[in-house]
Amino acid sequence: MTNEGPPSPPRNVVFNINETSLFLEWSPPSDTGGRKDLTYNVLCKRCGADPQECELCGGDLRFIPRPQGLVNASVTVLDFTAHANYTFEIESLNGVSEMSSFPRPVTAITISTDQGGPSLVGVVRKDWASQNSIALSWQEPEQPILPVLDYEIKYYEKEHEQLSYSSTRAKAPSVIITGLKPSTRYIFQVRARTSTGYSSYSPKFEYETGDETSDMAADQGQVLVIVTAAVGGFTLLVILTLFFLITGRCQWYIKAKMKSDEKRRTHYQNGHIPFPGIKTYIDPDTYEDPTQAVHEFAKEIDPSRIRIERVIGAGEFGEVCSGRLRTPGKKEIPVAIKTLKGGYVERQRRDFLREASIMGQFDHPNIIRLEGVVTKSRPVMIVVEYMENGSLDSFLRKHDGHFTVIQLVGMLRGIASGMKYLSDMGYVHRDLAARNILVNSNLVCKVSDFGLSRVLEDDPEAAYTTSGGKIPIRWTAPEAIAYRKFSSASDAWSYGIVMWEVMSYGERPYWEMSNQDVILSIEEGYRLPAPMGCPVALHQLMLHCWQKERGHRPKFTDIVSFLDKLIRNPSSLLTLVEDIQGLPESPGDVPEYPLFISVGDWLDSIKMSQYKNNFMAAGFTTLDSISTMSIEDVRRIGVTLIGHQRRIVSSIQTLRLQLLHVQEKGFHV
Ligand code: ACK
Repeated sequence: MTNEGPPSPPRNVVFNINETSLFLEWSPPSDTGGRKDLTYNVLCKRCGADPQECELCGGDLRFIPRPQGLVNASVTVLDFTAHANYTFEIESLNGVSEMSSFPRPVTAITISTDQGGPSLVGVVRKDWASQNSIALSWQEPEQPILPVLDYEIKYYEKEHEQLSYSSTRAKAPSVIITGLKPSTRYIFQVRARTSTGYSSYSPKFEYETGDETSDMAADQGQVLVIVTAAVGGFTLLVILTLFFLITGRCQWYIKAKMKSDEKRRTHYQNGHIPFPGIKTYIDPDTYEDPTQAVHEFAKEIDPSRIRIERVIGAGEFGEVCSGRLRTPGKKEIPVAIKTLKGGYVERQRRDFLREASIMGQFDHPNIIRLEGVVTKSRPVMIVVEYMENGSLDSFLRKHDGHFTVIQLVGMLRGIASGMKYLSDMGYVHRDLAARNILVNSNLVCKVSDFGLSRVLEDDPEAAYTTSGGKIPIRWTAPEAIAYRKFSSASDAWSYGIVMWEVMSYGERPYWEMSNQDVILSIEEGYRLPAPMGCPVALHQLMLHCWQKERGHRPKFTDIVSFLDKLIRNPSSLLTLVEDIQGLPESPGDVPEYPLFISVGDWLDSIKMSQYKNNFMAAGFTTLDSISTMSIEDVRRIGVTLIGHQRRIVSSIQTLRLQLLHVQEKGFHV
């Protein structure tokens, strides 16, 4: 005989809507049906004036973490349309709901997204197309209630509609989209954004890129449109037109304009406004001819100056070797040589050399230095400074426990300094991880592995996401996973993960949790505990880097100055919670720790539930008592594996911090 039954519906649904997301939250049902396996489903409908005439929302809406089987009483909805009404029906379920013959009671809420956004973008015109690029323009919305902040242009290959899409932004009502495939049909849609959110997308427009032989100057009428827009003066227009018609320089002009437009677009895309006098990064993909980019940023080396000594590893494109580089009048220097293996196609050559075009723009002691390239003979090579200790992750694993905290902080300081330089240049790395940092014989750490999307294609850690990109989930900020919002703030999140990798001597972030579990845990507020022996101040910095709101994360300049202070004042690395109230000049509150309710919850969260009985049998039945345990206690209750001891002890440190935090704030667990 059992009293179990289906739960009552959820209560008190509230919502919060901002620019791009709609957050729904509710209270658990008053009656859980006598069971603990409570979950929620959220169903979205769009209803007309007659409530009987509802239809299900299309697949365009995205639910984070998902629409069904929610464990927490909240969900985030993305990609909704402005000026629309959505009705969300939320139901509670438990293991016996399926058996109930009654219609399931739901709690419904209707939300209007009519936030005063701009009206629709209408016709999107193609101005011109080349093999790899298409230029589009459209009319600005007439009399928008609020000024348009920018436009989002979504595009995808017509043939692969269901697989993925890319998007980019433009400040003005025109854009040049690069990196497209030749002779391929693409679908484009544009929407505008104001301070209150997005408009709905424009209708779909289909345009095709040119073929391998296409000439950008073929469409003379469109050339004139661009010239008019760019120059703006009639007289100049006439002169230029005559000049172009006589000399056939149109192609040159468009390329030059495209280059300068696209350079500008790249900076804005990164949210980076270039300051006069400060060098900014130029995306090599904005060059029609990638070889030109390589030669602009990298020196061509005569291969007779290179002596290859041995193979030290394998890269995506070919072997990585060590060797020597001779430069007339200078001392021979040790170098690493990346080679492009034979039989490559043009695209591989371009992808391979893209890294050199990026690296060649940087000049900083914590960024790997490019010596030059060999492109005029075979094999094609990229020559960089030699880093005796190889990649940081394997180096730390090899030397587990060998360094002082100050040495580790020194390494972290170097990485932060390199990242500060990159973010000042307007470059977003997207794949910052210990495996992509190299270490030299003086323990100097340098950021390496450049190449934007290609880096992610090569990275064995990168996994495909629903938004179509390939992303190293464990290192990536939630907004970059959810909607590819990569920025220096998402690099700061990755930097926090690198800090954790360093302080745990190369431990894998989130251990063997699956990528999906990592995404869900982060969404639920879980953050990596401090590694064993990690000063609280450093864990606090990591937690700052992992703030959900990207605007609250510290800037790299804050991180560098914070680490500098720690290095100048090593005793701060021994201090505990009361000394860690915030970073200098870093915005945002000290983040709260997730609160665990029971010992079981806590062990589950660190994937160590197999030891639950050991804790119970030894009398450690409350989180309070566990927070007092030492490493000897952990060993004594039967945790014999070093990796497990390490994980449990580091989590106990966090637990201690959490309990202290709770006491300070007056919360009750
Ligand atoms: O961990 P590792 O020894 O360091 O193995 C990898 C391998 O090549 C494949 O990437 C090593 N490697 C890459 N670049 C350099 C470099 N500039 N100096 C020394 N080793 C390098 C890397």
